[in-house]
Amino acid sequence: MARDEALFAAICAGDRPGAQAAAQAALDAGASVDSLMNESLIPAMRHVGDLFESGEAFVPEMLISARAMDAVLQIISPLLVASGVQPRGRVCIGTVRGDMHDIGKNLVAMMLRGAGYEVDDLGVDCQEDKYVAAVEAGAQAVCVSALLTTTMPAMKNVVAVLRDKGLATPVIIGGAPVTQKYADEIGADGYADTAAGAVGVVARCLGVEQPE
Ligand code: B12
Repeated sequence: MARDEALFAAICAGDRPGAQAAAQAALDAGASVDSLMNESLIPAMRHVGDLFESGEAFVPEMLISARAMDAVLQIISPLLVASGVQPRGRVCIGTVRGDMHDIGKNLVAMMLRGAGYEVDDLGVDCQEDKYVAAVEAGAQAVCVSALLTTTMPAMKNVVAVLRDKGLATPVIIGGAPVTQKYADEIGADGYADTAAGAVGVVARCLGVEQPE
């Protein structure tokens, strides 16, 4: 399916009601959540980032676009959440220390819930001890998101702090600047570049069957 122009434009303009209305209209017309996400929502956020990078948009514009995106995610979220299924496992997810970006993290959390995992969302700007506490409370995998090249190094500390405590819990990382190479360098157990990919990596790390 092609990009939904009304939705794309509303996200770029930070028009919350417009974005919600466009998303609802697209869903009512039979669009899939996947296509809305991959053809319209994520490209719109990427476009806003490009405008910021070229000096044509500023932090407030990024913020209002992010809020419009969040408003749409509130509509999409219930459509993804699996009901009545036996939990596949328990994971925690947080945005790394110093980083306030949470849209990607929220998408990953949403997809994991949709795939039947219990997800402990630790929020943004997570100190390393938050992940440790989540593991001690039962999380079987730790997912860490970073959107800034300056905060990526703190992911290494998450792995190090867990290992120092003798915790072998798999750590899965992601976020726009993160790569498989970086994951290998810091000893993370998995990496994915999309929220859907995150579900597969978590399944592999936990040794559970891949969801359909
Ligand atoms: C929205 C936004 C903001 C909003 C965030 C609001 C929010 N609630 O998240 C606000 C305005 C707060 C913001 C602030 C800043 N931002 Co900003 N922001 C963005 C923007 C436009 C979109 C990010 C986004 O949501 N993308 C959409 C999501 C869906 O994509 P994603 O996060 O990559 O997630 C996907 C995958 O990566 C993956 N994934 C994500 N997490 C995880 C985790 C795991 C475990 C796995 C497996 C996968 C996975 O799955 C997701 C879905 O497919 C980007 C531009 C861009 N191109 O990314 C800039 C961008 C990230 N920001 C940038 C900058 C510079 C900043 C500021 C420093 C600006 C400033 N001068 O203050 C501050 C930093 C604040 C802080 N300390 O964190 C730069 C970073 C440059 C760099 N190389 O580090 C970017 C790239 C813009 C640019 N082109 O220059 N920002």
